[in-house]
Amino acid sequence: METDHKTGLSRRALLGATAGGAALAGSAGRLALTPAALGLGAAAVALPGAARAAGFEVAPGQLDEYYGFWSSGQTGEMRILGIPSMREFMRVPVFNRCSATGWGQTNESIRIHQRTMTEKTKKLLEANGKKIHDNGDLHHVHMSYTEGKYDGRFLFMNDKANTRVARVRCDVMKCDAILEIPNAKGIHGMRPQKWPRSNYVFCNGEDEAPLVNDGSTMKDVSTYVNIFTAVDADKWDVAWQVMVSGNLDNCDADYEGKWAFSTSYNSEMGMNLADMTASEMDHVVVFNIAEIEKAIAAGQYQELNGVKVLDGRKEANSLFTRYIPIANNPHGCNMAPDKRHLCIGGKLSPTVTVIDVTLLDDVFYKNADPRSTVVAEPEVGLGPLHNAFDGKGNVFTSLFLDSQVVKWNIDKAIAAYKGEQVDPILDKVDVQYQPGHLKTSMGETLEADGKWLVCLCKFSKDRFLNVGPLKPENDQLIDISGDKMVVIHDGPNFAEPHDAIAVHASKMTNIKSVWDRQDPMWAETRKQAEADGVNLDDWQDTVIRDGNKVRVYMSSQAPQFALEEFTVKEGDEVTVIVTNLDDIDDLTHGFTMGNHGVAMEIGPQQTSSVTFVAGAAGVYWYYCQWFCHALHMEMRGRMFVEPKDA
Ligand code: K7E
Ligand code: CUA
Ligand code: CA
Repeated sequence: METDHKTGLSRRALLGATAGGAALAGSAGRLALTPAALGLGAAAVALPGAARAAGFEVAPGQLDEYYGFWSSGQTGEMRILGIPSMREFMRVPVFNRCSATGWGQTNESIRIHQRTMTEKTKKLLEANGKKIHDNGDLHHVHMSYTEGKYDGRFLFMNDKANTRVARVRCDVMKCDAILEIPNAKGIHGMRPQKWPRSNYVFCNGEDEAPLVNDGSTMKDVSTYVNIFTAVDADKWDVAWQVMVSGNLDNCDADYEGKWAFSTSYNSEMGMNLADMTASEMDHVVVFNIAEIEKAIAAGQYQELNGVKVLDGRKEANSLFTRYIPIANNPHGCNMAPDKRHLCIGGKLSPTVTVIDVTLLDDVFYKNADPRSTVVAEPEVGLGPLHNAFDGKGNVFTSLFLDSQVVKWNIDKAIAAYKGEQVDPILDKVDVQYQPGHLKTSMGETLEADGKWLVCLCKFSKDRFLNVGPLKPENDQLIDISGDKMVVIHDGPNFAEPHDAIAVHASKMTNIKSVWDRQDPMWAETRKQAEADGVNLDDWQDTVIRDGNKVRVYMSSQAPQFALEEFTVKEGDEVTVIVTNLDDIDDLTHGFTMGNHGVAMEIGPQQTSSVTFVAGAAGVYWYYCQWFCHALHMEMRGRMFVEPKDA
């Protein structure tokens, strides 16, 4: 905490006092602590709720209490922010192509992309002269769990655009696995299993398509299905799939390892807006994990594109699924840390539907009416999308149309549903504007702590300087530690942070500062080096010619590459393999090959490689593009490209 020595007040506390109004005239005059004297603009003084912000400032050099892992929607990357400072620390490329790190261009990253592509996609990409899809629509980020708590192993995320899911290793914060899901279309809702640990990642297929999608029945909607997928989180392969009735939007899992849940906004199987909103009710699908696993073990599945598929559609009347009717076009699906209550955002309906998951056994095994599991349906406001929890029995729901967050109490909502005269609504706060997801600190775990809420607003409108027709979104930080919610901070953010989680820093016990030389990320590169007789762990300055393929091995140590020059021929397929032998914290090198569209990151002790075709004859400079040393500018060398017939 930064403290003003004259007054003994922290800068933020002072801000709080000035924003409070009354204190402004008194203290400002006497101590000459005007906003201008403090170097603060008017906007800073007008911080809403600054009084409550007192004591929460994260001063320069101070560390945040929470890691925030953010999705980035159509940007396709994952981002790491600090909470409560809302400072952006890092961008982790996943489905996108990253100019700074070479993700999507280095051999190591292309291998990760390609490893689990379907044959169909490989052909499609080939036809377009591409090796990978270099875009994605990353909506949801979730961490792996052990017994309902974050375990700091992996982060999982979906790509709605190309029907993929990806895994990021929490030790190095790099993507190590991408999986294209066969049979399904458009993975949207995605959650790891919470109990006993994240053996599965559950993935919702949002878009309907023919089960055998080979063009033979494309216009016959009766052949369309939607697919729910369980991915084996360790093997990173599909464990099983279940066909369902209606499409799948958001999902969550319970805290006992028994169920997974998905909302559906298109039980109608409509192909246009009018048809998708035609019914009065859609539904939530409940998946019975034990029954599904039993059937898979007993071989009662059909195999399709190498995947075991079960039929959980309504007409199949299996024990794999049950359908709970919910007011039309629901959206968010959030399991409360009380282990009991599942909250479904109404979207078109101004309600949240609360399902008591302890009543689900009766629905599966005693034919109880699926609606009998609904224990509350509070009216919370217009456009309820997602729900978050404080671990004290309260729910925070984003109201898209009202541009508000509403805080309400589950027990009170249940009492009201039973007919008691209680109002479950505890508080409402305006947000700017049109909120989608909202996340509480640790709120998706048994350790929900009720301190912070991040509200991801889809529009920022007038909150920031105009940057043109495309505006940033606005992530607002809300203090939820008291009875009243207080908006603390506006955080502009680029397209399009759908979702986030807030993980206490103490959970990130695996995180490293320097790579392990034996890291599996470059295992295949290492194999090639061994075949070439090159020791990747020592000083390397070797050029291997193999027909028209040239492999250039060079280590790097600030501020030098082991090779000051190398020679190839026009049209050669050149692979440059760089090992960063520096093992100092924060000492990343880069390799950029001039005029070849090639650049990559080489972290301390990392090996990275990139392959390109040598251009027209001449001299090309390569250089290190990550600032590493006072002589960083001098960290460069020449590639001589000889004419083809020389
Ligand atoms: Cu999680 Cu935006 Cu994909 Cu709701 S979805 S807002
Ligand atoms: Cu090495 Cu800059
Ligand atoms: Ca509908």
